[in-house]
Parts: sequence; structure tokens; C-alpha cells
Amino acid sequence: MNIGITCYPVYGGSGVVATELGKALAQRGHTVHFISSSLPFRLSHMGGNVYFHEVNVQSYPLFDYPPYTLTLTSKMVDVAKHNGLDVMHVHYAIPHATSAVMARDILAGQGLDVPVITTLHGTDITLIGQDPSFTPVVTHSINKSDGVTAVSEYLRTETYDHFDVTGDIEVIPNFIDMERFHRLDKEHFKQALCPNGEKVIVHVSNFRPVKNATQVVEVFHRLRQDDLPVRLLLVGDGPDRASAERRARELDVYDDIRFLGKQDPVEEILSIADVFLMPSGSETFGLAALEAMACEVPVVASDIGGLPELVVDGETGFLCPLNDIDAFTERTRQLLTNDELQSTMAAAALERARGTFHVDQIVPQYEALYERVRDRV
Ligand code: GMT
Repeated sequence: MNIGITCYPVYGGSGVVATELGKALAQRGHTVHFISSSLPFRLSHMGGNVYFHEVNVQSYPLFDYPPYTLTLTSKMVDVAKHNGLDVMHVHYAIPHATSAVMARDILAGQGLDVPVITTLHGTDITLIGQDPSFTPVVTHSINKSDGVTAVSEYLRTETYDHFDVTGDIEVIPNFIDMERFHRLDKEHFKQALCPNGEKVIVHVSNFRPVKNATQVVEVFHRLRQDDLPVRLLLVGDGPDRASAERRARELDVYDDIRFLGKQDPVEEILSIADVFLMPSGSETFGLAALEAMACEVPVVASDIGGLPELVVDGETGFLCPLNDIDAFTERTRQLLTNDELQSTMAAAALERARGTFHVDQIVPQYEALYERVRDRV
């Protein structure tokens, strides 16, 4: 099939999922056209059947705000028409679903039938989409899509609870490419960071307030107070990085923490981790946790959102009440001080990632949906 994919190109879960999906579809023989404001950051190697179409927004003295949504719509029409797209698959409802629905209607006026699939990811539904300035247009765009998917049961329920959505929403969870994400031998790296055999805690996020990155520093401080030999690696960047750094200095643990910033080879860092911390206040799925699990790292996460659908409490890691720093500290300590428990959970995490969320298991679900909407069955 000829598949158009639109996503945010920057660091963020929905863009990662969209890009990995496009790459997997291309590997399975489809032709994939990415339509986005810049090259999606994980799309470094393009094969012969992967194309990128940049959306160039025009500025004009009259525009206080250049109308990106309209430029994107026109680009979708152009790409669909000239490349014979069978389907347009958009990731994150705002404004991608709106543009795609408009593009489909324009194409229909020209005698072309190009259905729209919208994948709901997270804050498009749980946060920003619920703002009254967006709700009517998000509801309309979902209802007018030809197929709608959500990345977890939790997100599906949230959508029905907060929007007047009338059609079916299919749950297709996020997935993992085990060829890339698996535990690598990174002994030299571990040795350099932990010369005395210290354990390693890792947190990966975009440091938005919802990720509660400062809580990771609080947990680490409590573990260090008991002289536990442990180091903390913080991967990513964003608005809360400065406050996390400040808190680390206040608590006098800065020297035992490495703020690594944005990193592409996350799997190399995860390969030396003993525990992955995700104290998020909201998480529809938790892709970063799945990447950790694939690298045999047990996850200690908040018991909220879609995380219970990923992390099996007491088996592949632990779920803790939201904002309960004591519980996070205690569960992390258990894993760092009990090697047998840690390795049992590490193996179970790998098994869950491979058995339930493997790319080969999930991508065919998208292909089946594309065929259904294309054939209107
Ligand atoms: O908040 C982010 O990390 C970005 C956000 C997005 O929509 O781009 O991520 C959401 O989608 C990811 C991929 O489906 C999920 O794994 C994340 O859990 C979800 N983030 C939130 O719900 C906060």
C-alpha cells in the first residue's frame, strides 16, 4: 500500500511511534510518505520506499500566527494526489486529524477516495484536547476519521468519557523493535560510570512537568542517604531539567547524577541500568518504560493511566501510588539490594516486551485496519 504518515517530528512519544511504524511498514514492502514540518528525528536512514515531504509554513504580514493546519492540509492533498496514497494515517489529533479530514474532503471533491486513520496518543486527549478551545474540533475530527485507534484501553476509555465520540476506537498498543532495543554488552561504559560496581537507576523523558523528573532526584537522594552505592542517569531535556538540577544541588547529590541530555542511542544507556523510574503524573502508555523492559530493566512506575497495562506489578517491576516518594524509594531499594529479585523481574520484563509488544505482533494490526478502511468493510 501507499501510506501517508503525519506526526510531530520532535522528541515525543507520538512521533517516535509514528516513525517506527513507518519504518516497519516500509520493511514489510509498503511505500511510506512522511508528511511533517521537519524530518522526524528517528528517520535518519531512508530506504528506497520511504519519502519525506516537508510542510513549509508561509509567513505573511497579516498573519499573527501562520496557519500551519492549512498548509499541512494542502501538502496532504498534494502528496495524496501525486503519489496515489491509499490511506492517510495521522498521529496526535491536534491538528493532524483536522488537517487530514479536510484533505480527504478536498480529495473527494476531485474524485479521489483517501481514508483517514487517526491514532490518539496522549495529551491530545488527556490534557490539551480537553481545553474548550480545542474540544469541539477534536471531537469532530475523531468522529469524521474513517478509523480511530488509541494506544491503550485507558486512553480509549478517557476518549469516550471526555469527548462525544460516536464511533469505534480500536486499541492498538505501542510496540518495540527488539532488533534495536535489547540488552547490549556495555561493560566498559558501566565501568567508567560506576568504577566501584555501583548500581544504576535510569530515567528517560522530555522533562515536561507531567513526567515528575524532580521526584526521581528525591528518590535518589533518599537512597543515597542510606549510603546505597548507586548512580542516577537522567536522559532527555525539557522545561523541568533546570529544577531537577537545582534540586540535586540542594540535596547535595549532584555529583552522583549524570544529566545526559537528549540521546539517540538510548538502548546503550538502558543496557547498564538496574532500575528504570517513571513517576509520571499522566501516561497513556509509557513507551520509554517499554524500551527499558526490552533492555531487561524492571520498571518502577506510577500506578496511573495506561501504565498498569504495561507494567505487571510485582512481576515486571512495581507500581506505586502517584507522588508517593516513600513507596518509590522502597520499591527501588528492594530491586537494588536483592539481586535475585532484580534478575527475575528483568527476565519477566523482557518476556512481557517480547511476548506482548513485539513489532511483528502489533504492526499487522495496523495493516489490517488500513485494509479495512481502504475497502470500507
Ligand atoms: O508526553 C509525551 O511523552 C509525548 C506524548 C505524545 O503524545 O507525543 O506521548 C504520549 O504518547 C506516547 C506514545 O503513544 C505514550 O507512550 C506516552 O505515554 C504519552 N504521554 C502521555 O500520556 C503523557
